[in-house]
Amino acid sequence: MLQIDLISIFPDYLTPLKLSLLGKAQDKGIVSIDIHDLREQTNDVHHSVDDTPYGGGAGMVMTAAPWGDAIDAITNDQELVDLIILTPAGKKFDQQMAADFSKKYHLVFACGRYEGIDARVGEFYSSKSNFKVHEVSIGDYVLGGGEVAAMVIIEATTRLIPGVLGNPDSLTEESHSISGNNDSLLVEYPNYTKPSNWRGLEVPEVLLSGNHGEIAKWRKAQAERRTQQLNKE
Ligand code: 6GU
Repeated sequence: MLQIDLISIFPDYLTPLKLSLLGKAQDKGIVSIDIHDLREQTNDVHHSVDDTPYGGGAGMVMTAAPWGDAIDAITNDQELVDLIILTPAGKKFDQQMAADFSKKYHLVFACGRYEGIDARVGEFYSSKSNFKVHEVSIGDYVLGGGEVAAMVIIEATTRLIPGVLGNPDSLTEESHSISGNNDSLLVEYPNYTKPSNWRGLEVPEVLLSGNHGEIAKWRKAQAERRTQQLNKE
């Protein structure tokens, strides 16, 4: 069972994690997802979670104390924890990272906002022997906060866990599945379904031929052509 905890000042933003395939996986006991409000770790009347940056500059920085208290409250020293800090300055998320995360026991997602979280939070947990800290970004653009990025990572990660997907064969056939021999990524061939003629557009003849050898050859060539096209754009 994979335990996933998320910490955010906008816990309602993360409610889609209860729906669909992930909702079913939680009902089946394959994953457990718990969402925590960072502000529950504050004591002052304003429940403040940020302050001005040392050294000056624009924006606000999230203070370390509520983050440390929130992380301590959902972990213990006897377990292995992978702490994922969402930041546009992190390592770029990819399919290999999803495969690695899908084999973990306990993932904790720290969804920062504003100009990010005080750097000592990552530093503190990095020094603990049972923690591994990952600073992760989902791409080269800036979001308002880590919540959507965390959902992207959780969706890509949990669907790789046996029993989460209805049809496990779709894992090996899809776009960006990591091929068996090495880490080369091949995007998927184009797919078609009935009718064979739609608005005058015909499905490629070979797919109607019933010749499985020719179909496999055509699909491989299409996947290679598309991958090449993408990589030169
Ligand atoms: Cl993880 N956070 C924010 N705020 N922006 C991002 C991101 C994360 N990944 C890409 N852009």
